Amino acid sequence: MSTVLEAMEQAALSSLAAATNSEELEAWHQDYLGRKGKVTVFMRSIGSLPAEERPQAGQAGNQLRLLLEERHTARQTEIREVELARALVEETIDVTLPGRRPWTGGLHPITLTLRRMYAIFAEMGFQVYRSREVESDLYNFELLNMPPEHPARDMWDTFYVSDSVVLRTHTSPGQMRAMRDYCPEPVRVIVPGKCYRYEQVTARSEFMFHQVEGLAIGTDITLADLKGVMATFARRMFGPERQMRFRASYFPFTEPSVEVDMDCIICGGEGCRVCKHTGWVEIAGAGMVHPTVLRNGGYDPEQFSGFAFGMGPERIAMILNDVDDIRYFYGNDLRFLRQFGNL
Ligand code: 2U9
Repeated sequence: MSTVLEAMEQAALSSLAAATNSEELEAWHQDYLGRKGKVTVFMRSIGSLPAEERPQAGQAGNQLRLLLEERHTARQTEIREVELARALVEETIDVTLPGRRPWTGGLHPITLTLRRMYAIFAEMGFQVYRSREVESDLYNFELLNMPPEHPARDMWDTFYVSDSVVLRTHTSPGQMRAMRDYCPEPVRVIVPGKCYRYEQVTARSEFMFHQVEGLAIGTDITLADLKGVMATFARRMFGPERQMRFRASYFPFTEPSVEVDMDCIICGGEGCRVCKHTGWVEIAGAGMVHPTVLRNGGYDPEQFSGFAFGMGPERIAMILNDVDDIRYFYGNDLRFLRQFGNL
């Protein structure tokens, strides 16, 4: 019996020495000490030995098991140390490498433009007044001096929600709401926001775009105030040397009405692609609030006067950043959007 165990011990110790990694070591443990391992099988066989041989065989078997467990533990420690040393070499990471900046997104160029506009108008005392994008025909047209069938309605191709509800074609109904809110107090607001027009999308027009319209109402407001506000805006937004000019125009809600031009920021008036060789670029429409509109807002036109203006932030952003197609702003092309510095 002891020769069987001696042979088993020799074989076990030499194959233990040959195990070089955790997997082989585990296989060795199964092979000798596992549930069906050689030592276990031997221990189970003791019951079939003659009674006088059992104590000695049991003792010898137990000694072998203890020896093998002990050697296994020692070998395991050695192998773990080797494996750890290898992992430390093979899996080193360079902690001095600079990190990768996570993607945080950024503000849209139109949002950036709007914020600059708010800041400039805030300096001149204009508050931001926000209003609804889904409007009634009454506020979008009628109260602004465009009764049903008025030919001026042709200026705006309209998305109708129902017979009397529209997506606002301009932010002007917001100014009407502001007038009715504040009347009879003086008013100085800008109304920014999205507007919608049922139009062919081209390089110059989108079906959704933004406006920033302004309104000032008081007892002694003149066209000169409008000129001052427009010039101050242009010089804050585009540079202190900007020159302005007003051209006569027509809007149903203002009388007189003007279009506001400034000298071209690219060529300074010499003539170039941006100003289409005129030396001037249009930045706003404006005028003195029509007496009918003042009355609809609750103000007596004999006592009150006011000016109003409207600008397109997309157009302003295009002039500022030399963008020649409005569709870039809503195309969601990150190659375009990232150029605005904060993406
Ligand atoms: C009320 C009274 C007066 C708003 C005005 C314009 C002229 C104008 C557009 C030009 C093209 C904006 O950039 S654009 O899309 N706007 O020309 N808007 S006067 O006048 C108002 C509005 C509301 C109660």
